[in-house]
Amino acid sequence: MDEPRVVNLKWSVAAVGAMALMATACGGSSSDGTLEPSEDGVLRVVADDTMDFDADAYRAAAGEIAIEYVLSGFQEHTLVVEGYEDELVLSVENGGSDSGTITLEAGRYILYCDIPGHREGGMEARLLVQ
Ligand SMILES: [Cu+2]
Repeated sequence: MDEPRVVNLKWSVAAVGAMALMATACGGSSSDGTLEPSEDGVLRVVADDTMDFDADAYRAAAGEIAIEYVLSGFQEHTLVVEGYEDELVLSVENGGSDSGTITLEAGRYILYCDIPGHREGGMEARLLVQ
């Protein structure tokens, strides 16, 4: 009965190796810039068809945050805040835009696209609320 355990161990080593590889690949991608809030106070997030946002991190002021989600492409994408998926879902396709508001306290949050496979493909960014 030892053999299944050996197989399982091999599987987890392979999984950890794959995850490390993915982390390395993601770490070097796109810009390292944090987008400051725009002058009108609207948090503007641009998505494109390479499954990426226009920044790896965004900033916003604590309280009611107005978010404008713009698509520079054609694929359908959504924007949600991790842990707050019930409060705000922005959805775009065919070069459109969507907007809404969400109230957040100061802290660190994760923005992502909840279409299956997109977050894993890179549609994830940090949101720093101050
Ligand atoms: Cu997406």
